[in-house]
Amino acid sequence: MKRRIRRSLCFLALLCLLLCSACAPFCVTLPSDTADTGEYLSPEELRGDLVSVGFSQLGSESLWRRANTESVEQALREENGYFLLFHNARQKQENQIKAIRSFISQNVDCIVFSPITEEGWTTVLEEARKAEIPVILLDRSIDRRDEALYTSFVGEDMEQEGRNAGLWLESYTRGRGMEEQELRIAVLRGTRGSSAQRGRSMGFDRILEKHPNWHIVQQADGDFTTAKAKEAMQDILRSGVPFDVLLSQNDDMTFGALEALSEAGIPTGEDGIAVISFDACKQALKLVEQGVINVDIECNPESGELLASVIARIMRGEEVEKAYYMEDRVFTKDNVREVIGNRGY
Ligand code: GYE
Repeated sequence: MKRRIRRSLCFLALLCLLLCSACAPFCVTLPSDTADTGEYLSPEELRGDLVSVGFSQLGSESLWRRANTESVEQALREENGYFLLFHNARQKQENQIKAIRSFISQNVDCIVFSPITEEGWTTVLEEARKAEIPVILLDRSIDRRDEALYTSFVGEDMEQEGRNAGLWLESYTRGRGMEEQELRIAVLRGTRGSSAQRGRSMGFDRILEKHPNWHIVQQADGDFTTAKAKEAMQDILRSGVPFDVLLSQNDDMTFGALEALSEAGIPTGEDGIAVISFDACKQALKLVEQGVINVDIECNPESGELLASVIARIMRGEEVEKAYYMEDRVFTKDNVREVIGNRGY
């Protein structure tokens, strides 16, 4: 990294001269609708050298995850100035730790990883810091106490997503004149201890606390996968505890839960159990359009370009923010048509 920054400084003067005219055709500008407008590194900065990035993705458990991986691979292409070392941890923290250690020993310019859970990163991140390799967290974050051990975070605001779910439920019950009624909620949780699970739970709970008539009557783990969620929903149904609302912390789990519910002959959506889902993948948005899912809280996986721009800034020796967030929306039958056609994942 030091080597690269030195080189960047040497070429700073040249870069300034070239910036307005000559550089323009080479600079790849981010689309204007991205949360941030940075640039990739220009050929002048790179001087034929690629920025090596070690990326430990946590797995491929969901449609969201696959879209996120694709977005990173697209943005960190060689023609954009990056050399990507990709590693799939297959849902195991120990695999992520091993991958990060191997990136350190290869002396990459930057390490990116999506932490499967929040805890347990102190030692390996201290090793990265000693090696002076900047670390960027992608999508999921880590324990607050380890904040000094990474350079920046690029991802989504999970707590806000959870709050969005609660706010939607408030307006749904208000719209149906059900504000005073007892509301029984079943929750399908994503990977326990992940910032996605904790953030979404915490955000939703903030709204729930304001409604003494809202009760979480069932909670089960679905690990963000369809298969686990289907089993979990079958268990919930077997328990015989009735519920009015299903809060499922990602679309893939929602698909599994919907299968179990439909096999049991239980309707969902407008005329049945109200379903709240997260991610807003195309397949789920179609179910929103059909009225099977009531609302899908978006979690935008296309963070590759924003990530590339943050890496470029770090490589230039510029200051970066501690966190960069993607913009997330909320989709119901009323606005889902606007996005369904263009949804790439
Ligand atoms: O919602 C889910 C996934 O961390 C935001 O992880 C991510 C979550 C996403 O696999 O589908």
